Amino acid sequence: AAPAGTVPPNHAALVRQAVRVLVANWERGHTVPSRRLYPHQWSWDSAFITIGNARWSPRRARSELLTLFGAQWRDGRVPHIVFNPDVPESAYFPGPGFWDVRAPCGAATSGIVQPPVHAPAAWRVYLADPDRAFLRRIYPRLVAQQEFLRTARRSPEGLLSIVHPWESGMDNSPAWDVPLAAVDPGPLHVERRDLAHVSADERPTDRDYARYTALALAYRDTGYLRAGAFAVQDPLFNAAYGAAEAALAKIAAACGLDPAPHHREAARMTAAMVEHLYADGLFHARDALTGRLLRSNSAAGLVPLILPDLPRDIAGALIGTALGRFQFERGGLLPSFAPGTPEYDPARYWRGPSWLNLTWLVWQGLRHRRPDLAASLAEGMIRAVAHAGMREYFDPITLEGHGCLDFSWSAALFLDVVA
Ligand code: 9WN
Repeated sequence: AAPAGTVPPNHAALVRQAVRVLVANWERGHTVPSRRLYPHQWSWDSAFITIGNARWSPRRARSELLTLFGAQWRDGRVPHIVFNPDVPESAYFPGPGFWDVRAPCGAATSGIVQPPVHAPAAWRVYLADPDRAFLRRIYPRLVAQQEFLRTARRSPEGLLSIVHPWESGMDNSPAWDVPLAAVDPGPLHVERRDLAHVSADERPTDRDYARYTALALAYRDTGYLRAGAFAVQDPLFNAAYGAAEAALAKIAAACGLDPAPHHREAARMTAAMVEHLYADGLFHARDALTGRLLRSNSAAGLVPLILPDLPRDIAGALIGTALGRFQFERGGLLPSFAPGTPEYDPARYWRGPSWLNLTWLVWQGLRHRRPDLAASLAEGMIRAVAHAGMREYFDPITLEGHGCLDFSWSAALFLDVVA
């Protein structure tokens, strides 16, 4: 491995390696995040994978999204996992038997969602290979995904709630410590199939898993209709929704449809977030059950930089926070939680390590605002992959690799920034 801090002059070998990872993880129309740890299709992973595949195989990129949206529910929800029928129940917990539900297409799925980052991915594929038939096919499905969130998850303040930490995509983020502590874990036996593949100190704890399981069971018991003891308005999730409306405006226009309703909806979301989630240079989650702001130092609070209409002064303050509290210029990557805080742990999952998807999202948000900082994030992503390979997450300072090997979105987003 190259020493931390060295950018190889020629990325060709790494590009080949990234494509090899995506090819090896390809599974009949879609890509698994990792062969052993995550052997099914995951929702937001597929969006990031689409972005990378658009660089070398737009056909695969389109298939990735169409396969995922093929398992969309009648109410518009896109499940966070679509299970592969050939993989045994014992390969992943919680598997299809636990969720006990099928999409109209017949596929077994989970009943929760993940951040709606798919519309910008669909637009990216179209830019790489303008295929209007694909846009026309995916557009109504993307609209239905947004409609589900508006109908099922929107509060009077205009913000969307997630009802499970898994819906944030940042499962054990310290941002959820307070609302999760209020969840009764019950007398459950905790199943940990993940620990067969990754060391326990790089994953959520058993206590977290007991609560994840209890929350999912309670939601399942309502037919996946009513939130239980956990409902929070996450800045990453809400920003993804707003950015999706901005992308849908472009897609609608390319399909000869009216983009104006999407522009209005994007602006409404930005305004609601600024009014209710912003404080002191960072966006925070809000507990939808108590109305309280859950102040934390999660990098999710920087992701609203992807909102095209974010007011300039707020974008400037977020950039100040990224450079200050998040110290992203030290290692070149964005830590998932601010270093120097008591909760920070550089190796444990979403409590500090750098993930390429978060870094990529903030990179997107900086490209037009601060191209110099965006370039340093892109370089950090390349350096991390050169140093440790396509790992799941990285120590933000030493760039040591953690989690599983050959992780699909690391390969995909590397391909996107290196191009
Ligand atoms: C639960 C697949 C997923 C990612 C999430 C990440 C992790 C699952 C798990 O893996 O979550 O959904 O088993 O820990 O937190 O962001 O989508 O890569």
